[in-house]
Amino acid sequence: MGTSFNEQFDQHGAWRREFALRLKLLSEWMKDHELLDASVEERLRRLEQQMRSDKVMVAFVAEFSRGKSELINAIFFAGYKRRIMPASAGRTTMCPTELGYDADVPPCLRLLPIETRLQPQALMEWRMVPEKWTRIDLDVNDPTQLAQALEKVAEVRHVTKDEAKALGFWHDEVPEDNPMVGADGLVEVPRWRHALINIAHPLLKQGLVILDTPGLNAIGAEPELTVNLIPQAHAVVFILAADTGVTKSDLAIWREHLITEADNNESRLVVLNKIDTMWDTLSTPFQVQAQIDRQRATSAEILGLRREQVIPVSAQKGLVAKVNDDAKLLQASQLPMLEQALGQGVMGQRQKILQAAVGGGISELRVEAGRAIHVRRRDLAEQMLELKGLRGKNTSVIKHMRSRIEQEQGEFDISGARIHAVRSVHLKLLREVFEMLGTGALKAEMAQLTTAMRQPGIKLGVKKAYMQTFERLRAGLRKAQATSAEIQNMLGGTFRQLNAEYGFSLQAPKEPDLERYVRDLDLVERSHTQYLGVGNVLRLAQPEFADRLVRALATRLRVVYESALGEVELWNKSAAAQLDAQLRERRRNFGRRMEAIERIQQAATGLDDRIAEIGSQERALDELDAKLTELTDHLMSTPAGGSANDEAQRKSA
Ligand SMILES: Nc1nc2c(ncn2[C@@H]2O[C@H](COP(=O)(O)OP(=O)(O)O)[C@@H](O)[C@H]2O)c(=O)[nH]1
Ligand SMILES: [Mg+2]
Repeated sequence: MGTSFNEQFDQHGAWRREFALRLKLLSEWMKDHELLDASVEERLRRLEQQMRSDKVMVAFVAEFSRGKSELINAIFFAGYKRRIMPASAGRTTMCPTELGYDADVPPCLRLLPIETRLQPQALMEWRMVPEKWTRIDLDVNDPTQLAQALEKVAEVRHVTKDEAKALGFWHDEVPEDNPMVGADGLVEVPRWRHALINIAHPLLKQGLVILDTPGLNAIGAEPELTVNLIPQAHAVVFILAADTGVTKSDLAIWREHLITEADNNESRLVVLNKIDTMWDTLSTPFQVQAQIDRQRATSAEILGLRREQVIPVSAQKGLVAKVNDDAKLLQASQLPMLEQALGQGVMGQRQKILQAAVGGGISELRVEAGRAIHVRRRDLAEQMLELKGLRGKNTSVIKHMRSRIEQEQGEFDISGARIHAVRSVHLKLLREVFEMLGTGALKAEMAQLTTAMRQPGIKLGVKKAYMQTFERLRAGLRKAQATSAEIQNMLGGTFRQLNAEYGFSLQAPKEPDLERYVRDLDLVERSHTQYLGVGNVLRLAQPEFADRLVRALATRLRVVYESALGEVELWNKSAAAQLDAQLRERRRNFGRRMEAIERIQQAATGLDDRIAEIGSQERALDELDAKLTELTDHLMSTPAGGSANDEAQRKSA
């Protein structure tokens, strides 16, 4: 039996904690040995942040009443020994609900009123204003209170047709999707737009975020869910019910959310829930199984999947089995199989991605710190050569040497002005890149798109307007890439020149690869065009809807551009820090050489002492280098469950 999702997640958490601890040790050690320059420090900070804030989002997507909430209860909350998310007949989740943990906020449920849809802000923007949310404190030690509070996500309101229209739940153009009108002429809509649950559940504390979505109708016009939240989830679990098979609305949801051209199939799981409805005491277990298999095969065929890609379970029996510690029932529910698939597929992949990302950061860190060691080593070698040349020489030679060092130092100080000039050209070009990737450029693009969408009769041209926007954005990124290449060229040239003139060992840091962000844009574009392609274009008749869609797009793009900018900044920092470090080391070097000459002038024996001293400094540098390799190696190859604690103890011992 493999590891379940929960166990895998625990291991992932342990690995992250261990990594963070080792990173801290490395940073302290580097500080002690003066290897922390501005760019190394920045890199460490980012790695630490990346590790600490890494979130894994699992989204449960399906038509209502397929058992999403029950499945969440069974997989994650069975430990509370009762149902936590409302999942009984007639009490279903009406708004998208995110479960996660934020240590800065007390355990609570936050609810965003549905009326916020009448305002233009995107969901992402509402997150920044917690006071606009209704907050209910949660008592995590009281599962009854917890479950009661969470029932809020099932609340509804009754509004007139016009209000429903304004809120995005009623569309004259697509009457078949409209909710039923009651005898009183009112329409039922969700009371809340979005819910955030903050509890210190062990898995959530380690960065798991669960997204529970309501069915198609309850989502209404919430484009952000479709174009941002779900596409960004690390895993999407799509749920069918064995007793209904694949219905028309299941298929609509499948098309809207689950079909991706990306090849990360492992992050999509299809569950055939409620297999217990097929358990039948009059049939033999063999017959029951055959029937489940048939349903599985049919569902797979309709969705265009292989049979094995559809996992049959009973969420309800799984929950009951866990609550009652009933191993036989748990086995029959087949829930452990789903948990295993989640664990291996999702967590395994997530860990690999994170490991690769931090591995890259660590290896660049090592190169940068290694360079500083190399500079010191070369300075020592030069001093050694100089001092050995003084052996057996008289005082006038020594005096001459002294004035030579003074002269060199004078020349070097003058060169400072030239280095300054190089830097200002570099900065000028860099500002151009910053501008291309800045918020101003993005805002202008979004304003243009909004204007296009407001054109009467745009409906048919919407996809084209999107396409053109994305074309321009991609062109902008490529232009930024070209300017970066120019900067890189220039840096390389000046660095080579400085290396030749002053014996520096400057090396232009690797320029940022913006092509990665072009790919991100492709993904964002795809989720938008897919969304618009499945009938949502009709909703654009409402200008507020079009505005909201563009704002949702803007919030997602901002994230992409911010990380691109961050990379450019780091690149610049790394180049500047190298130059600073070499200048600083060189000045120190003059100081050390001068000091050595003075000592030798005062005492004839000083020379051999000094040579021996440099020898021992060289050996110390070798040790430093070896230790750097050792510490960074550890960070690049940390298997889960290692022993960072032993190391911490060894260090403090
Ligand atoms: N028989 C059976 N009923 C289930 C199962 N899972 C969920 N249900 C029921 O189906 C209904 C809808 O479940 P819920 O989790 O609220 O669905 P959601 O709307 O997708 O979140 C509830 O009455 C559940 O008790 C299952 O595995 N077997
Ligand atoms: Mg639900």
